[in-house]
Amino acid sequence: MRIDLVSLFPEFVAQLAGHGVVGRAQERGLLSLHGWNPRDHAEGNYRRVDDRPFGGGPGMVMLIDPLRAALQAARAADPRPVATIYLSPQGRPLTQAKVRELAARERLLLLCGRYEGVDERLVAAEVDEEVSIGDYVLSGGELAAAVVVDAVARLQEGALSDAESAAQDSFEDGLLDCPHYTRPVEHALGAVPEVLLSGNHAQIARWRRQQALGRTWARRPDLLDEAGLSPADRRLLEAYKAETG
Ligand code: 9WO
Repeated sequence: MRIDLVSLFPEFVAQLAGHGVVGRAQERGLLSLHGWNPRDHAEGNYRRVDDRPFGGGPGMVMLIDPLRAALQAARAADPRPVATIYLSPQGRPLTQAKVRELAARERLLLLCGRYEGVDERLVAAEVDEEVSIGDYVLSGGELAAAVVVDAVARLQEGALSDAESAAQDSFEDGLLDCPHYTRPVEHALGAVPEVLLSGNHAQIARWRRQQALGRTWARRPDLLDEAGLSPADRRLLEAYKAETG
């Protein structure tokens, strides 16, 4: 997969590329990242990329032309078609289902805004999808783009170790994770739940499933509605509720 980013801070792309799963995916040739700076496509001595907003108000708006030229250069760098995605708080929420959809594509072109945003005419003409990673405002789209790149890189075949893949699978069912424990068994902060020491793998799997269901019910009931619980899951959850009150 190839991901192009249009950003005033393309060094930020290099940051991402060097570490962890994204770095490994790149080393293995599963993913390539390319940064494009609209300033390199700006005219004049000052290479302006922004200007004051019509209608007044604080801050600056990104100019159409440098962004458009950077997007066009990015598209032309590879013959395969590409969807242009603008990261903004006005976008559709990013979910794991959306991540799976994006990860299956051959290319992505991520547009990162700065200041108060980009001229709306550029969004209308050049952007296919607007995506939000959550209901908060950042200083720019770059961190949101990093989230998309990381989530999508993990899903490239061969990017994860076996252990990481297993952990991924456990989230794919739409529930929150169960709690985890390691040594020591007895600690001033408490003991490890007995069942995890029992060696009874069926019972351990049942307990973990019940914890995942219970925590999702307590913390994110919205996810539970979508999870499609089996009758056995419902019984486990009822037992959890009865225990916790
Ligand atoms: C800044 C600002 C300052 C004064 C008055 C209004 C204002 N709005 C903004 C603003 O929304 N700036 C954005 C910064 C413009 C687009 C790029 N930026 C951004 C993207 N911030 N947060 C995101 C983002 C992207 C995806 N998911 C969550 C947040």
